[in-house]
Amino acid sequence: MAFSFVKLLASVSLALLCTSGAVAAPWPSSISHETKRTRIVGRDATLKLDTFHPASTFETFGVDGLDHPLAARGDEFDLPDAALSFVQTKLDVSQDAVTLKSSFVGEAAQHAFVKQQHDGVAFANAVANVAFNMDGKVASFGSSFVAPSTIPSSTPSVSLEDAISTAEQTLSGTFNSHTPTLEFLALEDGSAALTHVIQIQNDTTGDWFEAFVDAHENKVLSVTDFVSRASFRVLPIDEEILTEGFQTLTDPADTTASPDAWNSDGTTTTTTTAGNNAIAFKTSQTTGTTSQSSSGLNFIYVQDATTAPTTAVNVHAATTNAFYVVNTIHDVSYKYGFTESAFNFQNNNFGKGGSGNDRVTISVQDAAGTNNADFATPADGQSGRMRMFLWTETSPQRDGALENDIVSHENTHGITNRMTGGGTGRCLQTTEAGGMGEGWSDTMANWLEQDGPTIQDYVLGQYVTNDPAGIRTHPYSTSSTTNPLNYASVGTLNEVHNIGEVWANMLHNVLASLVNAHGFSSTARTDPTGNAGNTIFLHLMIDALPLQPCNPTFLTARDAIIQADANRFAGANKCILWNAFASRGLGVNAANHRNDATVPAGC
Ligand SMILES: *[C@@H]1O[C@H](CO)[C@@H](O)[C@H](O)[C@H]1NC(C)=O
Ligand SMILES: [Ca+2]
Ligand SMILES: [Zn+2]
Repeated sequence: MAFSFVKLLASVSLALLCTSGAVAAPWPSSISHETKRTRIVGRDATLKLDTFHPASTFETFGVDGLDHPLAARGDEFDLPDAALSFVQTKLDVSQDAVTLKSSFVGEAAQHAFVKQQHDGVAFANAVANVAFNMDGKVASFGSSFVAPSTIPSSTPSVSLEDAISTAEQTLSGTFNSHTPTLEFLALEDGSAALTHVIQIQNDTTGDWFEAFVDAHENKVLSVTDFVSRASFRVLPIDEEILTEGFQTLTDPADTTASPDAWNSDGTTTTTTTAGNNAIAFKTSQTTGTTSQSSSGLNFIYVQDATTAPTTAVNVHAATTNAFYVVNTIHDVSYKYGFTESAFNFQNNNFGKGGSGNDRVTISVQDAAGTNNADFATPADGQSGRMRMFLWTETSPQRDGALENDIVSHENTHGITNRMTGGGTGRCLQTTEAGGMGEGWSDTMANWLEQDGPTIQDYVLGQYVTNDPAGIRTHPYSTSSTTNPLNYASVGTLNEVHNIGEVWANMLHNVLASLVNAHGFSSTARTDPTGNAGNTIFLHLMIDALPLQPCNPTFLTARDAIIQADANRFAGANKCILWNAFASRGLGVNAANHRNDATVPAGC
């Protein structure tokens, strides 16, 4: 049986512009980038909330790794036991102060995520992660554990019902019935609060928060914002190019990553844009999820650019394209390590670990908005939510779901938010970490579109804007004339997409250096084996996500990539990586957003 999809070629893109987030406040000092994010929330955006995330430490132990305390016993390696004992010894805390959150075994490292706890109640924002190499030696350790000055009673004096009502009022939304939890929250003043953790959504604004409501004082102390926002600008497009961009693919599913292909969850087979990894539909996320039907499995709908996007054939084309891109990214990222046990998005996990029932729900032409798109990443086990809107700047209007860059960028938010910190969706929340989140999303779009051994400058929206400068402030480039952004730039930037450009440009240079050294594989999207530079790059980028600490910084994310190379390639690329990072100010002695070009001795 042939599955045919019409897709839009990756190289033909509409414009993608991530402009400002909701925040206009100035940030006083660089450290706030690393521990805070200021959010304006609530009805009419009237509440300014400084969310606090304890600074994380991060250590890496190279190719050799360290012994963990239980190694001396000579027992068989047990990932949770080894991780818990290492954290206790390393941080000098008792056994009842630590609890395992999640763990998984990857191809090149084994990961455990540990929470601080008190009286059996876990801290929401005090977490540690230990990675072991495949020999059972400690490869890296990240921690944001705290020593609170005061800890209140672990028995709430505010009822859950009252806390829900406070959260709904404060955040201007509705409790979504996801089971609330009771957790401690480390506060900036060094104390801790007991909180009811409650999910609040507002379908008009698209907000999806986890609210931390003080269970003794009944007020919202902090939020996790599951939504990665962006603004996208669509400029007039060349109809001819768009039409030529469509291509019919037959059986595009990768059956290693998607064993029952894209239209089955192993139990139910559909002839619609619904399957195990994603469901795409027109209308809103709340009013219905009726997927797109097809004639058999032939999803061949050629967009008619002369008519409104809401005409039937255009709805079909847009829904099909979004379904195609999300499934493709599922399969590519799966082969590089974003698997069931690593907290990916699937309904059926085929007994391979992780929580299921969380395929990506994609609303195309979502009625909730225009001129935008967003992606919400709640914890493993709740669906990722992608909302694509229509764009009103042109006539006829355009459809964001036909823009591969938008879909790739948004979908990658799901990968980075899930893989950092053990599947909680809580660990890219600071200004700096959120900025890197934007950078990884641009980088995935960049990686997918490079097609030869000379890494090209990458400009989002180049074809449609017909503007060599594109829609970011600079093209991603190995030339520091073309793109002068470097580590010190981060200290002058406050908006996550702008910070993301600095990170994406560094990663572009890392990619180019690896391809210069090792060549290019044109089959890297489907074949993760071999030693081509672009293959190595995507392994390191994805391997590093679970190594880095919760709310990483440029420094710790760099160290995680270098450790990922130690884990998978025995450090073969160490000097290539250091030289690439140092060329953009992220050398050995870089700190506090001050550039340094030093590389380790021998590089
Ligand atoms: C959602 O947010 C809008 C804008 O702030 C507000 O008018 C509306 O009442 C909110 N919905 C709920 C259910 O609170
Ligand atoms: Ca999952
Ligand atoms: Zn984004």
